[in-house]
Amino acid sequence: MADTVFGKIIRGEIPARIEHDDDSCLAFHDVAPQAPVHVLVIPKRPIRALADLGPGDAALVGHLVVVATQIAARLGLADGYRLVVNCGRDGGQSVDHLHVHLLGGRALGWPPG
Ligand code: DGP
Repeated sequence: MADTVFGKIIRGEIPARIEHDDDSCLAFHDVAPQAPVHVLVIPKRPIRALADLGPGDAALVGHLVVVATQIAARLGLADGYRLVVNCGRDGGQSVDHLHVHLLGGRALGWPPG
């Protein structure tokens, strides 16, 4: 898989505002926030997109989601929030390293564009 900006963040080569760091995932604030809270939760293993996941990745993906919910609670998103995973160009994915967006802190519109 080609290196991405998220690979550079994992390796500490470019700075990010880190919210969570463990053996398998990293969470940091999005550089272009679309809501008062906009955190990205990513696997440390380079997985390009949802479309590249296999059955063996189920625990990892579950971990990303659980970590996102823990961050949401810690950041006080008691009124709700949204988790989004964009996949591929039509899905709006611009960085080819799997990531879960955690968005909250305001009422979010539906449906997304
Ligand atoms: P997506 O469009 O789903 O691939 O989302 C990629 C997100 O990554 C987008 O919301 C902006 C964010 N992003 C891109 N480059 C950087 C960066 O260098 N640092 C941080 N913190 N976020 C970035």
